[in-house]
Amino acid sequence: MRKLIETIPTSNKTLIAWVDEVAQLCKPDNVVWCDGSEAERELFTRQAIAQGEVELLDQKKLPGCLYSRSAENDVARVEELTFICTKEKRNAGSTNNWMSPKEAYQKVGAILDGAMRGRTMYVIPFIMGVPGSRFNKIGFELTDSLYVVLNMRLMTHMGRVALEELGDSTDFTRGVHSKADLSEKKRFICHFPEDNTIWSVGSNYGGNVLLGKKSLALRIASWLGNKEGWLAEHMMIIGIQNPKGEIHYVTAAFPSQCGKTNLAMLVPPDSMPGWKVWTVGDDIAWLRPGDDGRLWAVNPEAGFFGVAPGTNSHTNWNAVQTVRKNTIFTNVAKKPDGTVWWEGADGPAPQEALDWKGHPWTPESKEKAAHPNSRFTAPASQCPSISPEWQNPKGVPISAIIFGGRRAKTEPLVYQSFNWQHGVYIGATMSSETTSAAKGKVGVVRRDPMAMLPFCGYNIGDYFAHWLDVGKKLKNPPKIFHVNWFRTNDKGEFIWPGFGENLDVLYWIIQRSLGKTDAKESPIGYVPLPGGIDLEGTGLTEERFQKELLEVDREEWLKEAQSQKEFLDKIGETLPAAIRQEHEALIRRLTS
Ligand code: GTP
Ligand code: SPV
Ligand code: MN
Repeated sequence: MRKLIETIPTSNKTLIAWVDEVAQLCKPDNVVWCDGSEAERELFTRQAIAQGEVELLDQKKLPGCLYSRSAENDVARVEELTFICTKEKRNAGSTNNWMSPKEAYQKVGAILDGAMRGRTMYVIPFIMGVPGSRFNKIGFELTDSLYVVLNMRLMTHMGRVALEELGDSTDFTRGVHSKADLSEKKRFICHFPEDNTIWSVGSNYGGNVLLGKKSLALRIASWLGNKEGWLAEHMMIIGIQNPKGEIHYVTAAFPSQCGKTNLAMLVPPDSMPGWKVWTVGDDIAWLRPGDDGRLWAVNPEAGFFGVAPGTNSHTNWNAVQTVRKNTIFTNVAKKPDGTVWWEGADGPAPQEALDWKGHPWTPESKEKAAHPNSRFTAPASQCPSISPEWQNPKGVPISAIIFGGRRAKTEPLVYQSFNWQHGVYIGATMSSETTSAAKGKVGVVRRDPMAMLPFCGYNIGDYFAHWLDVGKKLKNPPKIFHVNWFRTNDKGEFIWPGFGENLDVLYWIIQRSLGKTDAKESPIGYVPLPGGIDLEGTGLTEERFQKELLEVDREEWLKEAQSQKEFLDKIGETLPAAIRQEHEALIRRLTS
């Protein structure tokens, strides 16, 4: 093990003092500053293998790839243990768990006290955003997990580059993470937006511990965005190129495991030759009003932390290509030949494998081989569809914002809001069936505003008000849409084929954004006219399409609107009047 680095690679006194203070608390045996070099990657990989944190996969078939199994109790985000710690409870709002900073520092501090004894504390400097861009945020994660270090290498611009960009500035996010003993009783993910600080303890699972991602780039960033006039969103970003070579950029906010990565890497169907989708980001977008009155989007991440199950050459060819090298696989199944497998992967199930818990598995086994929330971590630069613009410090101009979720009934395939304010209402009241991305019951419909329920770092009523404000600053705002790929028939099967065919819907969305096609007005928004969406290759007739995927059932929608109201009522006095007015307007349209 490398000893405490003799020369600390920065002269930033505030930074050095803080690292020292955390080391005093956590009491690691030594402290290592990460530089992000290739030599360091090799060293950390060897050490992580020696410590049993990761295993090497077959280096001929999967060069640079690692395998990891998490503790069985530590496979997803834990929303009930995630806190926003503001001085006033009001600023965390009705949708967040709140703890006072004093209580949180005490409670988590007691767990961190000595938690790194016998371990090394790694100092990870990282940039969220594009190096050199004035829209960056610089963060540090002090962690006792090499798995975290290796993942952060892929997910962020990490090491010397971040220290250089920080210089002597004191403006950085202070992240502390310790696995501690991985017990759920001592697991907390606490955010202190007033101190630009994150403390995460007792977990080693992605969203809880890769602090640049959900903790910084969404929770802390959304708080900063509210202060600074921009938005941090749970959105993928793509460029859609038509056969003439014109590219239109759109973002989509879907809750966890609801199709962002798949949409971000879409391969056009055979029925749309000459089209191309460019991936800018698959999970997070930072959105700012530009001088031109348009909304501009940057992907602050450098890698993908994507859902493995269901990923195959048909559903997501680009992801399959992306994870062929330099990828960390977590909680998938491991085959005897040193490669990996998951439910819904290419090819037949292996005759034998070790499942995500390390137990022998065969196709006859009752349990799944891969955990439903098993994931791959891969560099975005390896994605064949990565956009030439993905590292543009200005970002890309957005023509449409798409909200969506998993709803077996009620929500049609696609509709468009009447205007920005109505679009904000649609986002604010959207809902989805829960998935295995977070601990808890799967398949329960819940409101998940803008897909940010677990990620908004401040009062959700203030957040809606901020969305309304941003719209007012835009001379040329994106048009706002809602989609639902997940409507099912009586047998519980998806009616819409999804994946590549979703481009038919995106085409309509772009045409509508450009004002190039007419639509039908329904009580909930504009829906496609008959023939408005090309059904070639979908196996659906126009009649079935209209009836099973586009119909807006007034009775069902009155119930839906009532459930939306119950959610809005819980927000309390910070709910903007405009949102309430939109609700009343919806009821009027549904009953007229
Ligand atoms: P997070 O990383 O958790 O934020 O998720 P995500 O929104 O990026 O979800 P992802 O694209 O990984 O999709 C999750 C699941 O939805 C996978 O099992 C996909 O196979 C499935 N899925 C994605 N797109 C579609 C679609 O168009 N239709 C259907 N039926 N399933 C889809
Ligand atoms: C999500 O749950 O929305 C994810 C995965 O993108 S995690 O980073 O674990 O939160
Ligand atoms: Mn996500």
